[in-house]
Amino acid sequence: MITGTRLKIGITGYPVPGGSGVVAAELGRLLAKRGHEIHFIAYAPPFRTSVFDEKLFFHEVDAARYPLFKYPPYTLTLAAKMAEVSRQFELDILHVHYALPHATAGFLAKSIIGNSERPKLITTLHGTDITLVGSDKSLYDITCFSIRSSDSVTSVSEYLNQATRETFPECSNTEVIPNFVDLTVFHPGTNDKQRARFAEEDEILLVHLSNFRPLKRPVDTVRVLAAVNEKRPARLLLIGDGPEMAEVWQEAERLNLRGRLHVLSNQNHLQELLACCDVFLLPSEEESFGLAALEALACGVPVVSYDVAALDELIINGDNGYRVPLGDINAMANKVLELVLDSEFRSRHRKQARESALRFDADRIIPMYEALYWRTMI
Ligand code: GMT
Repeated sequence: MITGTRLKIGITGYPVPGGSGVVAAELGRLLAKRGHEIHFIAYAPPFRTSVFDEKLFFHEVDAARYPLFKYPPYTLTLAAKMAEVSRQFELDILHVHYALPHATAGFLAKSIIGNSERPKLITTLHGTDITLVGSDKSLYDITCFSIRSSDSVTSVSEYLNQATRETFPECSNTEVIPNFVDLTVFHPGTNDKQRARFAEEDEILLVHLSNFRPLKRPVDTVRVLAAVNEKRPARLLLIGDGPEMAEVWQEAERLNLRGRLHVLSNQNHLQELLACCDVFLLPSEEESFGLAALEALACGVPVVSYDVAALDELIINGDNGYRVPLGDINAMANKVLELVLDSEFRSRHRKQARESALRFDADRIIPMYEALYWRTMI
């Protein structure tokens, strides 16, 4: 049943900028580096992987368009593709990221194949798939069913594991494997020319990276910029895009700060951008892990966030940053100033930021997934 020490793994996630898509893509890339054969199955190639690797495959799921279908039945075409790829390449594992519709499609694929031995279905929960989508009445039962039908289920933080068990008391088959960062890609090291593109030497350079959805509260980053800028000249780098971007612009206009914003949209070479900044702002009202903050920490950039959900598992007050009460703009601005104004304090925090990321080193976490794959296959 198990063919040698290398596995054949199908990975499905949302191939868009966003934490779960990045985790799925990075996991595939790093598993391939460790010799496993990886098959991405989705409607587009994974976000952020562009390098050729003979062990990485991408299988495109077509949207079935037919006049009768008001909405293309993506879950069905995905399930059919998962089954086809599983058979053709004799996959050992289907590892899906984000419960809906991926775990449901995985269950269907397994049912089509009809072999209870292989592939096994592993679902990784990322956050809103439980706290927003899964807990919505209309999707509660199917989320619960899809989680229960998985052979193994992981959550990206203790907080999310607890939330899953509370939301779905029947689903006790979950365990924590935290998110990870490739410390060889994300590392400290400022390119002065890069920083000079965005800020003068004596200015504070803040950064925020997200999908600019309402729960990220990106408008707060502009308000924090305003509060910091009252005390010291500051600028703000915004990486990513999303529905709140128009509000962000308006707020910057209202506060007369448009000239102090650098709006970069989605970017691939994040290390260069993150590492040249002074503080990462994460004003989310909910965060089941906070992957973007981890990437900043790995680059030696301390984080100031609100004190919500899982962020106490990542940001340690006074060590690699600060967590302040939700919505308290002034507290956020004061912590930023505290982190950057004293140069000794500043370099200590940068060092501690990097050190705190070591707990989430991909070289430590990826073997946890490998161990889970083997355990699930027995
Ligand atoms: O944060 C988002 O809106 C995107 C979302 C996703 O599913 O892509 O992110 C979730 O998964 C990330 C990777 O595990 C986590 O780092 C984020 O904290 C989590 N987002 C929320 O819980 C809001």
